[in-house]
Amino acid sequence: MVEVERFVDRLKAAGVEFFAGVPDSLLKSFCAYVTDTFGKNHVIAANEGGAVGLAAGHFLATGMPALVYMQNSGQGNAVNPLASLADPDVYSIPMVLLVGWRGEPGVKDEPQHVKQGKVTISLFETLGIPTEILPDDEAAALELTRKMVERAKAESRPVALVVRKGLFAEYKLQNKKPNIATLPREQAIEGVLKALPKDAVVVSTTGMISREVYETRERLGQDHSRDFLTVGSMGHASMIALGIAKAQPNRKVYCLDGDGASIMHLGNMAIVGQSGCGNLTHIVFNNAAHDSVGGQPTVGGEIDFEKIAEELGYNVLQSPQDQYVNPQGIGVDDVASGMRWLISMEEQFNQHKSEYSDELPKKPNFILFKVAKGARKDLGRPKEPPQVNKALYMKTLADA
Ligand SMILES: Cc1ncc(C[n+]2csc(CCOP(=O)(O)OP(=O)(O)O)c2C)c(N)n1
Repeated sequence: MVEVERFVDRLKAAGVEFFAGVPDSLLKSFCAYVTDTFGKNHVIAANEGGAVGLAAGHFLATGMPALVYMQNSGQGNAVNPLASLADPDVYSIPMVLLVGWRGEPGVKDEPQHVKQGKVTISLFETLGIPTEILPDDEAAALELTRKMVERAKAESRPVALVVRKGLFAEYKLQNKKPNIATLPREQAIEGVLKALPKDAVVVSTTGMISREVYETRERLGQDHSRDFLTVGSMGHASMIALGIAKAQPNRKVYCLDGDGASIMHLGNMAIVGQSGCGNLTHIVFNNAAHDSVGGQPTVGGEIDFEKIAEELGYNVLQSPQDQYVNPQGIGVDDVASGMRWLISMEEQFNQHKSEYSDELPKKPNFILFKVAKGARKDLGRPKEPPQVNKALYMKTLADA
């Protein structure tokens, strides 16, 4: 096992003083330590490609390599700037990639990590990026780290260090940001699901939001046929929802998204906003954190999602939270009645509109919930594999 403090000290001794990345549960201790100790020399990027860009900029300005950390799910986001910016065939920019290895062959993991886990090493090999798996022995891991940093500098290229589950000794985040709200996310989700019209379908995002959608349906004694649980492909739930909304303009589609996921591919919101799909409602549960992988902060606490959505062309609905005098005290039933009110207002508006025009509403809706970080300790995971989820969901969509 490796102490994160010693690992970071070794990087610093080798000249790596700037860290950027997207959090990962296998790198939780490392992310926490870096968050606590690095201040302005640490940036939690929107996505892994952005982190590679930050490392490139750091090198251009200082001549020193930076460290980019990510879960292996983020390799795809990083491939473009690794191949077309940092590669020795292009600008030849040194950096150290620290990659959490979910889905390592032989280690049981969730379905979304299986394929990525199989190709993690070979993907780097294909890119010509020297890659090493960090050994469990601390002294050996630190020595390998030193050597790899030296190699990145000597050959002016990215190198990768792959981290197995359980490598880093536990370090707990000290400087926790306060919650931006008290409403538990699972209660907000339950309130929303309770209020949705019968024929509406849901597309929910990666991580705990989809797990809570699944568990809520179980608790309510409902089946899972109306929920597409986007277990992987973080940041793309709104695009999946848009694909459905365009193909089935009379179907109400609800995208249940996270702040981290929406920020990861914020450009998707511009496309939804300008899509002309009035049958799509995009709901963001903002806890200002990457809760699913350890609660590391996002910029969700600083940006105004409703203003952004409005500027991008959404019809921003008054959040059920803001319909109450004391939004801090609300729970499932308040969220559900607030949502029902919004849905009935929308229906009345559409009916009224259709008396004057044949055109369907052109703007997608946007609803923001500010929620607390954290989830139930015993939160489960979907029991059926993704392909069973897909088949059930497609059956629902096939029924007019
Ligand atoms: C491309 C990619 N990078 C990183 C991850 C790891 N990951 C899974 S969930 C998650 C955080 C999601 O945060 P948010 O959307 O705010 O939802 P929350 O967990 O806070 O409910 C991260 C970083 C991933 N699955 N995919």
